[in-house]
Amino acid sequence: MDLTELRGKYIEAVAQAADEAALEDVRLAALGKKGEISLMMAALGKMDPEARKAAGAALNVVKTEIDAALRARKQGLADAALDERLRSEWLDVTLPGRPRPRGTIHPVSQVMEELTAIFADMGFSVAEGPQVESDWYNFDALNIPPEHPARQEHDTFFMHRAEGDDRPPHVLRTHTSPVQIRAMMAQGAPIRVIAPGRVYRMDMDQTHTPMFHQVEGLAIDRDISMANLKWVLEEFCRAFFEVDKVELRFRASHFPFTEPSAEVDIRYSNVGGQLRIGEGDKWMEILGSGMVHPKVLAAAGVDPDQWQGFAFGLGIDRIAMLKYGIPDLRAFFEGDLRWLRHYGFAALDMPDLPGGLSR
Ligand code: 2NM
Repeated sequence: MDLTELRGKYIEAVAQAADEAALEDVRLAALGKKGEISLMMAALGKMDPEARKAAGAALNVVKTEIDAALRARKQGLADAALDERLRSEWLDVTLPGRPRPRGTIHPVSQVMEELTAIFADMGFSVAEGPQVESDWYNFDALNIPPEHPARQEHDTFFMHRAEGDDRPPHVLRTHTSPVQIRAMMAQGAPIRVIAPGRVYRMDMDQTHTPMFHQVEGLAIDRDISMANLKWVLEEFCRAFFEVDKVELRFRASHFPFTEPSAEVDIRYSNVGGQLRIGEGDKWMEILGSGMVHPKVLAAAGVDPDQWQGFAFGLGIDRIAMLKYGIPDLRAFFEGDLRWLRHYGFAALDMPDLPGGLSR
């Protein structure tokens, strides 16, 4: 066969190949093991040496040309495919993003922010402390002696000491009072602080979880009385429950760390399952309080002959349930996404007094 014709046939076939598969067919037909050019190469062996030399050189030229054409066409097809992808898959990275936040603020976090805003408005700052406490801060400093029932195994989580270490074990704090002790020791009197945070007690049923949240308040000055306590608590309840009128009732009680001590009830009504704070003829216990015991002041380095003040404590989870109509305490800590989306708050809805706490 005329080599010029052979060359023309394959160069044309290469040009006509529409895609990589067609191009591969052309390559196999020309240069594959059984390809036309390969077979002609093999046939050279049967020629006499003189003729083989000339024919071989000529055939090699054609082979090289076809090979080059194949490679060029292959690259061309690949470039075209890339151009097409770039045309169809373009993305305008200068377009503004579309933020769609999926997370929510837990009711406990929301209520902590609300509490903080209300008490900050009354001059209280926020104190925090460790959740693993020494028994001195958690008990002794609060006038809870070793034989007191609250120190028995069933209430308190004890940490482990190393083998042979006979010092009393640390505990998971059972209230945030140790934070108030630390605050008094660090800054002395006068002082106004609240201590919100996690606390731990070995208790688990319909209405108790082994970890829950508490806020305690403390105000120490020269002449602070139960009357100041009552006003602060009423003012707090009015702001927190967002009602014009609240009524509180003090009932004599006993805590080791306060004297006198009072449990505080709030007036409410239940209209078809809907609780209304501040009206009706029912009373619900919402917090414990009292005048800080002189022994507690002394333990915290505050002179009880010069200073006195009130303290109170309430459960954050419970007042969150009350305010936002959440029925089941245990669901608070299960991390169920459907629950969180239902009861959670928008991330940017930070409570503040001018804005109205819960808008
Ligand atoms: C309560 C009830 C009464 C309280 C006492 C103190 C401290 F550390 F100042 F002595 N903090 N909180 C207190 C008083 C807590 O919870 C039901």
